[in-house]
Amino acid sequence: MTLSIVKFGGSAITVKDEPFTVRRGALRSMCTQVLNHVEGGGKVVVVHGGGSFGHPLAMTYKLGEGLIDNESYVGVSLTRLAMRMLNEIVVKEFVKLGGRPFTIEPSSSFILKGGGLKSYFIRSVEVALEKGFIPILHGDVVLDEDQRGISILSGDAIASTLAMTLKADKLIYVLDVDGIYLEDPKKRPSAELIRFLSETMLERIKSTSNVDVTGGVEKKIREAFKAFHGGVKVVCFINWRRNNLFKALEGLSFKGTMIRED
Ligand code: IP8
Repeated sequence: MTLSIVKFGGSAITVKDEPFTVRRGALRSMCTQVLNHVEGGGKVVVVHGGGSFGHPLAMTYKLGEGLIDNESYVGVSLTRLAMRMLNEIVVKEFVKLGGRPFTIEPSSSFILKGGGLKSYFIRSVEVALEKGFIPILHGDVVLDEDQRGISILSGDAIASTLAMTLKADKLIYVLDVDGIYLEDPKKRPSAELIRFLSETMLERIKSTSNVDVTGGVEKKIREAFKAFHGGVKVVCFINWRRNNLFKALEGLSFKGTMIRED
């Protein structure tokens, strides 16, 4: 039986430049593919990003800088509420499709220090899996022991941490494009999809991120390599279309970017 950590990218499940807008069809498709795999005996933990729910608020209240004034406290509450709203939508979709989701709040299970992970409690993820649930986590605002008081913990970092700690077989990042490209495929349609990504290629990838408080694609790739070096054998970036997520989960051939050794 395999254990897979699947990150539903914020831009895959929401319309990134339209606040509070979910891509219903995409979300349904991703949940369905996860459930089809789970029905066959696979274990899955889902982590979702913030997309147009968490990021615009975190940006407005400058939460990337920590608790800087009274308004920051308002921003923390509003951003956390937005993430819970999105989480509720994801959970409801799983329930509608007959799944057994179980949300585990990162804000109460992870503590950071200076933006880096200090301690975390993920026994609840293990027990939820043992009891037949699909644990669901998400990028969140979490407490930070440093002077900054709070930090944004990305779903990408949660996903790689879970993959390493739970010794997962696979870590799959689901994106709104087919994988990692040398240039932004939305700006340059002829951009080349990288099928196998090794560390020496990293400097050739041009930055594509401008709306993410957590660092966009570069941070995602760093987290992916962290997990790969931490022992996760299959780490990949894919799109959900054409049943691609199910194929990646099942070990069938899929279109996307695989991390590999230099
Ligand atoms: O979209 C960020 O999670 P991500 C969550 O996985 C917030 O980076 C609160 C903006």
